[in-house]
Amino acid sequence: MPALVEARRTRGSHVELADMSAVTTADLAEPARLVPQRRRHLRAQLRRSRRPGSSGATGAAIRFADVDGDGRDDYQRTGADGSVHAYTNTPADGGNAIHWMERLDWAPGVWYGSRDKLRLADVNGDRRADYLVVGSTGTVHAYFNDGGGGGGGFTEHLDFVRETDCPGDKPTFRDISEDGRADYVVTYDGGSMRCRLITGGNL
Ligand SMILES: [Ca+2]
Ligand SMILES: [Ca+2]
Ligand SMILES: [Ca+2]
Repeated sequence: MPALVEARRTRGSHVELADMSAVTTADLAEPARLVPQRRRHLRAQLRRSRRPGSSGATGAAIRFADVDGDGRDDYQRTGADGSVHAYTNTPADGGNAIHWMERLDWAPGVWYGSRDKLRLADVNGDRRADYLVVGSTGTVHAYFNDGGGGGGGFTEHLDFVRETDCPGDKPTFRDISEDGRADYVVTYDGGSMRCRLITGGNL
């Protein structure tokens, strides 16, 4: 090392050789015995910071709904055709991190569907968000979530809500009556709201 420094100096570099022999691990800001714990902490931070399916996905494609009924909202990446890839939100590392379990093709979509028509809400009260397609006249075709693609599939209920007098882009689904089943809620431009309680639907 001294020879290398001397060679650089003769070529005009402003370098000096520093003697580090007096420096020990006791001079480190953080004792060496804490390093493994620090690494685990950093790994946990990295896991927390990861988000599933973010590559190429736009905000309009992202939904959040509890598709496995564990009480934790899951992440969905939707296609323009109404297909859904789901990432279930499961606790990890003693609850300090989230593990996203990928469920590609959780819902393949239907031939008459699209992202704009798609709603995800639990309308039968089993805590799992169901796949709903809202038509241009307010009709709702429901696909009860029995576990989704690769895990139980869906049960089709066409005309679960029959035609209403509101355009298809208005209905949303929220549990207004607190019975565990999402209700049919329409919000008008002026802010007024109209709600149809879903008490079982047309099965
Ligand atoms: Ca969940
Ligand atoms: Ca459900
Ligand atoms: Ca309800």
